[in-house]
Amino acid sequence: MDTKEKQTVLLEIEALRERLNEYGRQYYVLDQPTVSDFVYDDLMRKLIELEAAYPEFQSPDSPSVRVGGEVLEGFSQVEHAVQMQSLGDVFSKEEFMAFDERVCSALEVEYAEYVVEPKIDGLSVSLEYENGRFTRGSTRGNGYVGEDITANLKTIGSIPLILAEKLPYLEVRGEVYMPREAFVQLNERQESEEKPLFANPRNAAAGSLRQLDSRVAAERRLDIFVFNIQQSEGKVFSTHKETLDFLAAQGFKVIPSYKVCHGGEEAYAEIVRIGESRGGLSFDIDGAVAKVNNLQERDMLGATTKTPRWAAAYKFPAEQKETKMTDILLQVGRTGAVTPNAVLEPVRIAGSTVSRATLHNIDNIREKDIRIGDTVIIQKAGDIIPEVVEVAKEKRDGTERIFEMPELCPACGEPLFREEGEAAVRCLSSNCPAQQLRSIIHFASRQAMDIDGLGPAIIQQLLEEGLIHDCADLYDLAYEDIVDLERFAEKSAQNLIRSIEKSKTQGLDRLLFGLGIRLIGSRAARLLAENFGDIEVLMAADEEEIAAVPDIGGKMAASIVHYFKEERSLRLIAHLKDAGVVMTFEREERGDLFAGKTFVITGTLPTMKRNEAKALIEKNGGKVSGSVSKKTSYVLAGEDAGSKLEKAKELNIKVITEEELLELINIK
Ligand code: 0OX
Repeated sequence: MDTKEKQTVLLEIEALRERLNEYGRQYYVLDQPTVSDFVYDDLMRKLIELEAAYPEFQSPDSPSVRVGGEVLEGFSQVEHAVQMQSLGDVFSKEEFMAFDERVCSALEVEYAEYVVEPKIDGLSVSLEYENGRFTRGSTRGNGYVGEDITANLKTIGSIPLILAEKLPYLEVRGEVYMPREAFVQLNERQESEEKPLFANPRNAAAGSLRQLDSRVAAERRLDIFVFNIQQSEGKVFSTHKETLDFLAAQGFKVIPSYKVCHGGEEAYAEIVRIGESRGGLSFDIDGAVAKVNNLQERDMLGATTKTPRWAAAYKFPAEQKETKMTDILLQVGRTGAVTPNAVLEPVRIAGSTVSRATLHNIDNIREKDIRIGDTVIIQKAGDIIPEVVEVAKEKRDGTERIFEMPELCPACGEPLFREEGEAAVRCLSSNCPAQQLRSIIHFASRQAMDIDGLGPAIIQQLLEEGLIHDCADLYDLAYEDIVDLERFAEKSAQNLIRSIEKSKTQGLDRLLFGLGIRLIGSRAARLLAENFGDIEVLMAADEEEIAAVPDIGGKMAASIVHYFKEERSLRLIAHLKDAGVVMTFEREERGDLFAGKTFVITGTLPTMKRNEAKALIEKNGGKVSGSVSKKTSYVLAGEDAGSKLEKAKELNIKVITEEELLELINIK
């Protein structure tokens, strides 16, 4: 085939892509299809055939990627350059008005302007675009590090692969969700195929985004609403409303029915309106979000370690249902706290079927006079964990029984204790199997040491076999110990030993979280690791020194000091150390080669993605900016560099290639 004929094929491919992109936008983003599914599918089939016949014309942002196809071994990690913060919750008008008050007094204004949006009950993701092309999508993870789920996100029709305006770099944030109808249909299909059902649309969406085979994700009919610009190069905004309008113009499906409100009262009225409209929506929402509209004011307000001070999520009251409580069972947690749980006749509530609910503690049971056999009102606290709210006493028939807390631990038979001022009853035994199980599950969990293949059932099995007693024992396990066990084969035994070995280098932050020290969550663990660098230094620190770390409170500091005083903890740490578990925190080394230098990246680089080049420059102490000015030190230019290259020449700024950059850093 000669060049001319090839050129014709390329033109045909490009025309098909353009039409499919436009039809896709009309269907998925605007909800106004202009052609039938048949026409769309037929064009897609043609495009896929042509791309298969001419692989040289394949492209990562062709609409054909929507059908999926990439099968991964696992997800790689993505460090979020801008933290993906969570929202601070409020639960009443009073709490919301107190938030408004704080905003107004910090800004020294009479009233603030807010944008009020529905709060979608889905999963937060980040989408990155380079020169207008979708290059990477990731989960929120812990806010700092998420997982690369680009292939799955590409299957979501409402995520544009190419943007209208080709900014050098843009990172946006949105919520992926499964529409209610798609959820019902998915569960019907699961049922007919005798597969497990999903509890609610949120779980179904989460399960779909975690598929290693993107074809499965493509079948799941996920959708997204975008609501924030995390970073942008080449464009400045002054209000949130302006960013939402800009995002809509780029082809994103933007959070629906957002409204600019003047002052707290008007914002609250809009929150109430959104709450009332809740039942009629085609997707689940769990609240409404009020955000300060003016971006400069947002900067002034800043953020705490977890949440921005310029936004509040108003959580709608949980749905309540009545059912019968047939029994009370006790659960022993990781810290030995014994929690009574209600066994319920199954009932559907807030999108899932519930047959257990927490009763919190014995004081709560007494206070509400909850008896076995009672008809109870349950609700989902924060729409997640169901709890018993009250008893329908008028339904009693005299057969109900009063519950007594046992004196001995239901798991190990040792006496239970209750500390002064604490509601929880605890088992203090170091040999309690229930505590051992829960703490090892926590140690191996994804946010802690992330030991692949070590789930609750396997941990239970290893405990029962007497192979382990605590998390440090995991590192003494050998292939021969486990290969002959039930549930294991050669390959799975090898894999488990390998992933245990791999976890040794997770670093101090994950280790501290994994130890399960009371009050120390993953964020506090990271702050401690960053500040102390080495477990020895932390162990030698006193309460005052620990509490001096910003955002580590006095109670947390006391809990750490207490933990490291215990003989049991010291033995555990020593055992982990002997096993070769890394107990230091490796900060990413930042060179100073480019200190004080500002780079602008333009055009397509021959081998590196723009965010890779950016990371490399920053790693060496340089800054990357979106526009060329007299202050620019270097312009890193690739193919098809446009106006920025011209401006650089005009201002006599040094232009370098990717190769020259690598030479400067001495990589080549
Ligand atoms: C939602 C939602 C979530 C942006 C910066 C801090 C919080 N689930 O619908 N998050 C945000 O805002 C982020 N807005 C929303 N609408």
